[in-house]
Amino acid sequence: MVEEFGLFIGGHWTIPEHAHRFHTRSPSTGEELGHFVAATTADVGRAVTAAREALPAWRALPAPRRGEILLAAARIFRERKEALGRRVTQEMGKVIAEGLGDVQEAIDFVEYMAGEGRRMAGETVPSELPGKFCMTVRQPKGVVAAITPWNFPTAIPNWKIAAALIAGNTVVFKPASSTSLCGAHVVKVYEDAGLPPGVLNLVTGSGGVVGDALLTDPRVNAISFTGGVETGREVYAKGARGLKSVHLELGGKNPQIVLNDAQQDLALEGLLFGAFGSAGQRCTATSRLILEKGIYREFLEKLVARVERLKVGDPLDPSMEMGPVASEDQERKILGYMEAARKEGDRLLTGGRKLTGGAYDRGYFLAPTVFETTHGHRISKEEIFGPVLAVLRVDDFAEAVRVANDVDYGLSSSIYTRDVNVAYQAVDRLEAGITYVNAPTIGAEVQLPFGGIKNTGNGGREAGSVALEEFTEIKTVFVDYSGRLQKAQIDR
Ligand code: TXE
Repeated sequence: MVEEFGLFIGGHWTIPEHAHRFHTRSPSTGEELGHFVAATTADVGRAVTAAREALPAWRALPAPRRGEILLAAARIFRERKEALGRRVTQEMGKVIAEGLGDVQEAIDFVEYMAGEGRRMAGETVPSELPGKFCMTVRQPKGVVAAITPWNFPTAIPNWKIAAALIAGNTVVFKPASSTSLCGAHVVKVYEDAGLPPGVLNLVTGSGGVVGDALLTDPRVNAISFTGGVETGREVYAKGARGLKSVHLELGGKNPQIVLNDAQQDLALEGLLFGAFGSAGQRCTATSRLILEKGIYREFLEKLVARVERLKVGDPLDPSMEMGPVASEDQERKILGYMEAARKEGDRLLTGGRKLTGGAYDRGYFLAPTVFETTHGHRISKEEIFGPVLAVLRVDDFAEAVRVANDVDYGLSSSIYTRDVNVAYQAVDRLEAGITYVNAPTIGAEVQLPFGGIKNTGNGGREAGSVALEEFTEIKTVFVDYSGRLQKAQIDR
């Protein structure tokens, strides 16, 4: 079934006259899924106007009341989980269990943020003067632009939208064009939950036009962006010109270290999930296996045997473990990395090719791939964002940490060891926003901060209560109840 959506501006779905249209397609079958409007700069301007106009009433609504609307949205997401999960799988290609997981993460986060409506804590501290009360309160930033990628088409938009809304901001949301259908369904849920008109607006279309219009509109106060590093740099620079608050969540080159004393089967299962889940298209995907030499051969043999048994195919079929990659562009880029690996002399252990024949010919299916590489080669350093695992051999824990850290990214990291001292040393030393011990590099929980260091971002975190930092201004409040003029510093 092909669905059609207009833009959602000021509480109305509209298709502007003479609008250019685009569509999304399933990466596994090529079938058309949805038709959308390519918004113009003027359309974005109207969406920002709607968000501005809705701001005073929305920020005046007590945060617990805003939370009730979020809870209503979470309930609707729950009711629609099955249908929406299928849409995620159809439009983006991750297997159905992960499509449903995408929606579950949205539900978890929206519920969690609804609770923030009754917390949203500030500070109270003593005053240096008698009869004076000092505190901080959180206030919304204003109009927030949420610009999101295709790899988590319901979870990532909700990470931004729910956190922005609970804090009293209004939002203009631009999903990745290739997952506009999921983006539109997310917005529909909030509409059906009773969100007042203009509080959340949807503008579909290209990054170049729609994204740019959001970044340069002076009435947009904050930008929350997830995507690639190069786009992130551009977003940061453009936002900086307008002195906007810009939060960036970018890529990763996440290592899983497996030491000689690790529980090997556990490490292996974790690795398969981390490296090939969502066909490696997660910012936290395991893209490097750093193996200590004592178990190197033995572990690799088991790994290759297991990878060759992974079932790749129709992502709606629950018995499949990996679906297609998300688009032709993704396929081209990933095949390019396989080619680069061969040119640099990396040894292919399994995969390394496009899958062809039968139903494979209708989509972008790649074989799960493992290369033995050398630290410094391209696949050991650059984010591939596909089902390609680079294996590196190290002499000991110290070298494992050195290799793990010697990349431009710092999002997630993992170590498998039975030695608690070594595990904590890894927590100290791994340069990453997230470290897992005896668990894969993926598996974020919404009540904890998510984000990274180096080229992974610009210092902020999403999720957890700290997500509110991105979406609130701190106001410092002094209440002098002494009845006389008191001068800090000067009276002493
Ligand atoms: O991201 P883009 P894409 C990485 C991954 C992937 C690469 C490209 O390596 O292969 O990024 O993916 C909008 N001004 N990650 O093409 O281009 C765009 O329309 C404003 C890592 O999806 O960065 C989309 O809505 N906006 C990542 C969003 O930005 C612009 C997740 C992201 O697009 C814009 C996804 C512009 N000039 C990809 N250009 C992660 N770490 O999770 C594009 N956009």
